[in-house]
Amino acid sequence: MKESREAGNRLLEVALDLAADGGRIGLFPHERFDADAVGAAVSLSRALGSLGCVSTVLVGEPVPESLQHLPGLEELLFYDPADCPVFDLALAIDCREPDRLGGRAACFLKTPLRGAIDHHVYDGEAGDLELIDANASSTSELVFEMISDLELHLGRPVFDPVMAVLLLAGTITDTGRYAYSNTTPLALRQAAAMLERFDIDLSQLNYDLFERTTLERLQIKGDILSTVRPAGKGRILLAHATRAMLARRGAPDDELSNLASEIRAAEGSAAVFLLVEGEDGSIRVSIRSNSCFDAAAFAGRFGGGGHVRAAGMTLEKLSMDEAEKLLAREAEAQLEACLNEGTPE
Ligand SMILES: [Mn+2]
Repeated sequence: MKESREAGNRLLEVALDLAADGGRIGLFPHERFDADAVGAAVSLSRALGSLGCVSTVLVGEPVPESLQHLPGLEELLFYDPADCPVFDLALAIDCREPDRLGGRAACFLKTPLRGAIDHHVYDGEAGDLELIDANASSTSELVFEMISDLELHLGRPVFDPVMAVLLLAGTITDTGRYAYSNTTPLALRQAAAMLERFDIDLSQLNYDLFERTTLERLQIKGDILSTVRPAGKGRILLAHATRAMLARRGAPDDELSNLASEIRAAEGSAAVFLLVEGEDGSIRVSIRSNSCFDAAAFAGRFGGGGHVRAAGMTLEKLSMDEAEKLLAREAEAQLEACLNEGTPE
C-alpha cells in the first residue's frame, strides 16, 4: 500500500504541475469498460478538472445499457480514429497494457508521457507513473485514495456526489457487492465515508448494478436453468440456449454468461458449461469452475481462454447435443486427472 501511495502521489504531482499551465490529461479506460474502469476514470477526470487540468475520458464504444444509470457519463468523449486528441499525459485506467485499449491504443501511445492506474496482476516492475496495486479491490479504490490525498494536499473538498456514486459503483461491481475475496477493509471504509458525506441511494444503485432485469430475461433464464443436466457423477453441469429458445422469448443473447456463475453455486459442482447457439450456428461456451478444474486450460484446448475460474470458447460445426457430449466427456477426463493429482493451487 505504501508503494502504491507513492505512485499515486507521483501521478498527482505531475497532474498539479500540468494544471499550473492548463495541461491536458487523457484517461483511457479498458475496452468494453465496466463500472470500475469508467467510474474510476470519470471520477479522476472530475478531480483533475477541479485542479485546472483539461481532462478527458476517451472511450471506444457507447455506454452499455447496463451502465446508463450511472451519473457523469455525459462527459465521455467517444474516440474518432481520425481525430486523436493531443494530451500532455495519458493514463490507462483499470488496465496497463495498450492492447487492452483496442482501437485507442495508437492514440494512447502517441502521448510521450504515459502511465496507468490498475489493480490487475502483472509480472515486472511498475513504471514511474504506473500505480499498480493488485491488493486493491478495484481501480476505484485506488482513485479514491488519490482524491483523498488531493483533498489533504489542497485543504479543500474535491469529492462530489457524482464521484461518490461512480467510485462506489466501481468497487461494488469489482467486489461483487463486497462479497468476493478481494474485498478490503479500506474499500469498506471508503464506502462508509461516501455514505457519510453524500446522500446516496445505495439500494437503488445495487438494483441498477445487479438486479435490474426484464421479463424476457427472467423467462429465458428459467428456460436455460431447466436444461441443466449433470455429467461426471454430478460434478459437471451443462446447460444450453438454442436460437429457437432465445427467439421464443425475444431475449438477447448477451450477458447470459452470468448465468453460468449462478449455476456454479450448485453444491458439489466442479465445472459448469453454458452453451449458447450463435446466429451463425457456432456455439459460444462459458465455463465456470470450482475445485481443481482449470477453466482457462480447458478453454485453451479449444482455442479459447480466460481465467482459472471463468473462461470461454467457441465450438463450430457441432449440434448442441454433440457439443454437450464432447464437453461432458473431455471435462470429466480433465477433472479426473486433476483430482488424482491433488489440488495444484
Ligand atoms: Mn477493475
